Amino acid sequence: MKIKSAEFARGVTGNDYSTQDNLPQIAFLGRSNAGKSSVINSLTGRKNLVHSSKTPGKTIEANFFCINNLFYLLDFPGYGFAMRGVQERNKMVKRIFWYLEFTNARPKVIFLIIDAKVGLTDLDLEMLEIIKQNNHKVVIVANKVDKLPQTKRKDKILSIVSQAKGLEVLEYSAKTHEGKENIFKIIEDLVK
Ligand SMILES: Nc1nc2c(ncn2[C@@H]2O[C@H](COP(=O)(O)OP(=O)(O)OP(=O)(O)O)[C@@H](O)[C@H]2O)c(=O)[nH]1
Ligand SMILES: [Mg+2]
Repeated sequence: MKIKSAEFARGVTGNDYSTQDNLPQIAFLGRSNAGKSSVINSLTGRKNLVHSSKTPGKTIEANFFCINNLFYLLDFPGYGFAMRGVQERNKMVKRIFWYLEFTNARPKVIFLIIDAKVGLTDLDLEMLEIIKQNNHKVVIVANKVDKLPQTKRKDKILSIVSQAKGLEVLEYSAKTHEGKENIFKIIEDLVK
């Protein structure tokens, strides 16, 4: 997919995820620091479209990025980051659950971003459960594969695939952009 335009459209902290243009939404969820913002930068080829950071908890709003005036990529705050306090963490999780359960702006697909080295955590599995209960389409993106040594990569991915229980798992690196076409193939089919 050729990216002709990528623009920040709006940040949401409340409950309203609808947009006037009703363009399809593609959501990126995942643990704090898994690389959601970096994956969006990598996909759009814009280094600083989305702020990514070494400090977990960087993204605090759900941010809408309009791509080619055709669809939105939604960068969500990460879950599972405790340093900001348990209350704050729970607030984030609640907000994400709200999007998954009650919003009428249903995402065409959710990319659940995980750190390939870490695999699926309990919180990811909990999130997948809510996603499943609400009949959303979800694809797991095992990000940061550049950090896996070649000798361990195959086994690590196989263990994620087995944890994923039949869900599609894509290998990705926001650093090398490996896997970009696989993600775009999925998006293209959903937004045309
Ligand atoms: N080596 C490597 N590092 C990555 C990759 N993706 C992200 N990172 C690094 O991981 C850190 C976190 O990336 P972010 O994109 O900010 O993560 P996030 O999931 O948006 O984090 P929150 O906004 O806190 O939820 C940054 O230091 C990134 O440079 C990758 O594919 N490979
Ligand atoms: Mg982020």
